Amino acid sequence: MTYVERVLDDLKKRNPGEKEFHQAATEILLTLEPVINAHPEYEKSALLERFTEPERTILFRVAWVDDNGKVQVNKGYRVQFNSAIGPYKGGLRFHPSVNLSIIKFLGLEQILKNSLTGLPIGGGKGGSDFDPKGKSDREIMAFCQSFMTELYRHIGADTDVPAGDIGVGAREVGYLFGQYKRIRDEHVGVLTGRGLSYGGSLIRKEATGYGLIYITAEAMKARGYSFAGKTTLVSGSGNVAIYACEKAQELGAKVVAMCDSNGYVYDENGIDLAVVKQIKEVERGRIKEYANRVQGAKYFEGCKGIWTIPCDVALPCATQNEIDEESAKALIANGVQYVAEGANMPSTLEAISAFQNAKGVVFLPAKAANAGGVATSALEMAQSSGRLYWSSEEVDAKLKTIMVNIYHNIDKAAKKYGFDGNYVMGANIAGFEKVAEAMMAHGVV
Ligand code: NDP
Ligand code: 2IT
Repeated sequence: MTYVERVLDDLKKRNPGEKEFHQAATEILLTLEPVINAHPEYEKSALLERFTEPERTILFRVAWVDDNGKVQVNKGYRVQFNSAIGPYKGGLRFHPSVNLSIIKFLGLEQILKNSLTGLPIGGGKGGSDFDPKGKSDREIMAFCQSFMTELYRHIGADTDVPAGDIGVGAREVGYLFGQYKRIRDEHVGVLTGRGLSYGGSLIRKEATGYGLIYITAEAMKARGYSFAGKTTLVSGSGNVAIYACEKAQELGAKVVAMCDSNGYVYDENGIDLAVVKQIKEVERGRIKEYANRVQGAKYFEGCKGIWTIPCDVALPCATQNEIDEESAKALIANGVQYVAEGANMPSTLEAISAFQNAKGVVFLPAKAANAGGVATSALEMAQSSGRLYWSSEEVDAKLKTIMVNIYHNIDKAAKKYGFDGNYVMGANIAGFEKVAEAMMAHGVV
């Protein structure tokens, strides 16, 4: 057994049942062999054991009162995974499926993603099994206030800076920030994704989706292609999906399908994004509505069918493991050329292998492809510290530069170890090298 295999084996034994965490760790660790071989000192320093063990895991009770006057109890989580290169940074997810395994997989991914941005941010993630769907505005506020009444003591602008993720958008960040400010009496950059009137950054809302398109466009450019005329699938219809669709359309792509957790819409004329925004951002409704409002559009129950639609570009932007081996094979059989992950870990390990073994498919993994969101969060932190605002043009230009650099860095890292075009290896290695160097410099901590 190699050092890497032994660490992975121990990790599975010491964290039983955490299947998403095992999956993310497997994907990452097995690609790090070449770096580990080049640095025999890492084993003696137990670097991988430390890298895969969160620095701190905070679990707490969140009690709140619903509109019927009944007390509800949810679980709260914040995993402060790694602060070697900067304060813990990463989103909060509110979704009934949330458990420790999911928060740990997201946190582990976040360490390398944040490193890839080139900015000084460590990795963390948090959230709750609270389900925001169908809750009144007052219930959302009551939950957020209770959540922050515990979380505030663990975070800070130079310690740990949460942001949004699934189920946490501008409204939730607003309530969380309001409660933090009330308790601590500090108006600082302790959360990102804030509203523009109280410290938020222009382009943060669009950043993950736009960044996904910028990096994919760069991969296309390197091969002499562009988004123009490319038939594109975007799964999800939340924050990442909407702005990925917007930028892809701006670059000339024809986006023909989007979905939510109930089903997908197919619109062969190209998705009318204004209708999606009205349904999702304004009415908080279901994607099914789209087919009632747009002539020629069809609605299908269930999400999986979206991957059977023939396309050139597939952009999974909903959730983990939404593309399994069967869906990957359907995409490949229908001629997909680019798969870029907007969501975190949307492809299963088997799906990733299928994409990598298929000739002519470019696969851009999440930690590189969706890094634009957290990168712009770091730009928001910089603006907060400097007590100033940059224009949208300035932020957008910085975001684009960051995404273009990530593409070339992962491409270079893959080539350096003889795995040309393998961006899973490239992203893991390029992200890990910097974190490893910082951890070694800090000694045994
Ligand atoms: P949102 O809550 O805004 O949207 C999530 C979308 O995905 C919704 O359309 C939702 O449908 C769908 N979805 C969620 N869970 C499931 C599920 N179990 N099955 C099928 N569909 C599902 O979240 P975001 O757009 O912010 O996040 C989407 C993905 O992008 C996540 O993986 C997140 O971790 C990742 N990400 C987000 C970043 C950000 O800045 N927000 C940055 C980088 C990555 P429904 O409404 O029916 O639940
Ligand atoms: O997965 C992610 O990178 C995010 N949800 C964004 C995190 C952030 O701190 O902006």
